[in-house]
Amino acid sequence: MAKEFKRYLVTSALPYANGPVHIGHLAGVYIPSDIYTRYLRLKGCDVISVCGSDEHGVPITIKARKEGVSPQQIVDRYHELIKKSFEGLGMSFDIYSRTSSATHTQTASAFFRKLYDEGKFIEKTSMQYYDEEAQTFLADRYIVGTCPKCGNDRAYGDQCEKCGSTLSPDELIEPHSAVSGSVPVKRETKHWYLPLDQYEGFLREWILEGHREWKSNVYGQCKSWLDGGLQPRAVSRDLDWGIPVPVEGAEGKVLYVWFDAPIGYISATKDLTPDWEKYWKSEDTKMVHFIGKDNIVFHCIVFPSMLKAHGGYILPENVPANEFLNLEGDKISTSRNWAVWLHEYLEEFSGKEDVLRYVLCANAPETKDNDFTWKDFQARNNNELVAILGNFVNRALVLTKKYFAGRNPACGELTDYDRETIAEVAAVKASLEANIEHYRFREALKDAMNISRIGNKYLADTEPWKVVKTDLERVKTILNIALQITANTAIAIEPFMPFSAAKILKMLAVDKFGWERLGAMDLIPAGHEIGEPALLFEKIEDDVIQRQLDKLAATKAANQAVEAAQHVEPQKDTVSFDDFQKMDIRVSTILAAEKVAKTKKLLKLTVDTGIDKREIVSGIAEYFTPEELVGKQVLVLVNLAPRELKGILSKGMILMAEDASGKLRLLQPGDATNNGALVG
Ligand code: B3M
Ligand code: ZN
Repeated sequence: MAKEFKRYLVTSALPYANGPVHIGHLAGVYIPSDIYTRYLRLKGCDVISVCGSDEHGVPITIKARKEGVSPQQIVDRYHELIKKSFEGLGMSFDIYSRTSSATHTQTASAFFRKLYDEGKFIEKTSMQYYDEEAQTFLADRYIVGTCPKCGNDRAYGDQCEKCGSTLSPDELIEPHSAVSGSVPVKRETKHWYLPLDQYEGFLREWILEGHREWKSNVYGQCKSWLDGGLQPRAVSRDLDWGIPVPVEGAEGKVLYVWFDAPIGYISATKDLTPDWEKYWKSEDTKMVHFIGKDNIVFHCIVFPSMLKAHGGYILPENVPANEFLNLEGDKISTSRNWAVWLHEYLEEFSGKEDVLRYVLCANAPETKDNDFTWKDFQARNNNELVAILGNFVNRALVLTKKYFAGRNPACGELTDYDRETIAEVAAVKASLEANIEHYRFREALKDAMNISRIGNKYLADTEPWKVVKTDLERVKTILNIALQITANTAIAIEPFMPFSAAKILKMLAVDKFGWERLGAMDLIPAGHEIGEPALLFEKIEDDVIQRQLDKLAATKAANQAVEAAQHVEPQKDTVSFDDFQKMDIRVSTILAAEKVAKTKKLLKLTVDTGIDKREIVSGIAEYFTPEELVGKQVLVLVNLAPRELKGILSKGMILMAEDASGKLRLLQPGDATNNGALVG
């Protein structure tokens, strides 16, 4: 028997205020949490949904350093941007707070202090990298070196972004500081650790025994952490941005961001209501954490251990973490700008908020990583939202306008088919509820869409536009049922597409219904006058999609150029001076150039080397037209052994450099020089 709860506390991972929110965040965390919360509200449950910006931690300081501004400026900027864009998408948090708030500093400090006073931490000194030039300890992210696994020379002290390996700073080859560039030294520093190993027994029983119902990806990760054995985890850092460790002798130390951030859920609740304790301290509250898969360990292992150590707080009942969403086949990446940014979407697709909500839910990475593509976005809009949902609602309303002057006709006698249809609509409720309550939002969305599918089929089968010619009474019944189904659609889609639900209600000229009315066939009374029908969704044309694809292509090209520019071939083996002297390189002028017949790459060049006029065949036709070469002074290796190419004897080689994008460039003397001048 499932436990009955009196109220719900829904939390959504606090986004780092170091950049805007993208579709990966939305599909993984925020869309599911909003669906869940809206559903509970519609059911009339006592539910609050809390979120806010995560404003501490190294990601913020790195961004600030990159831009040459203060961390405060960064978090102010992104907090506002994120908050506004969430609102734009219809995210219905009861509060969107921030971890730089006074409430939070006070709450997190008190939390730490209680654990400290009760001896729940271990104090340990360890050797950590210190930048003597910048006079600062270095967070793992601030140490850069060569990855021992793949040789990437820009790997971070915590991770190599090239091969994806998790690293520790000690594993890096030739580590240096990202702050000053200097080689860091090891220095002793003291920190406080939460001895997670002491909570292993509790966690095993609570999760592995008590929460077998958790999603398999979440349960599996917890199990492997627990089976691997837990280690004490540092809960403080040497950093100048964050909540100061509230202990004597801890100058220059702040709470580790993953210690303070989850406490942010508590602070946000405090900021929302003086009644916050009823949500956090009563076993009658069901707490659910919505997060992405990279946050599982913090929400299932670390934070529960903190709550347990503190005492008096409830634990999450579920942590329905999603996997990752990719974009057009590639991993979403903030640093590589490979993302669809929410604030940009809202600008470019104004009025289409629900389309994004729909697509991200329909395609959510619930059980495995998934891919967002613009073609799929277009297809789902055109074939599902326009063709099914929009089409049904529009037909029901327009026909009522046309035949009955916009007044809902009274329902007459029902046929067997009517009864079947009504039963089908009524049956959706149970499935939809079970799916939402078990965090299967994709399936739930299919259920919600099913109502308009049923409605569409009903109209197609009953053909009121034909029957109207012979049997007006029958058409009354058909349209009455169609309008009831339309109202049902508005209830069912509200958690997923709140803007469209509101539009339907407006067109029906009725107030919002409670969830308990889902399945009812008396939602719109006979004689009720509906409002003006308007299109719910518009077709999205190819050019709109192409613009997005072009934007991504431009990003990809820019990234490739940057990556190539950062790649420099290692130095070759040394050669003796004598060996070098053997090469005879001369300043020469290209006198004529033409394509070599039947080849794509080859040009035949006639050059004046000062010694003679000779022919050289060069594989550069992809990079230069013959015209642009004629008259250019270049450098030619004139004593390269001649060789025959396509029947032409090539006597020498034009010197070139390959640039970052792979394009060849001519090497030219800086000033006009006489042909035959010796290079060396
Ligand atoms: N800011 C990490 C993230 O955005 C972190 C979540 C905090 S939830 C308490 O992935
Ligand atoms: Zn690597």
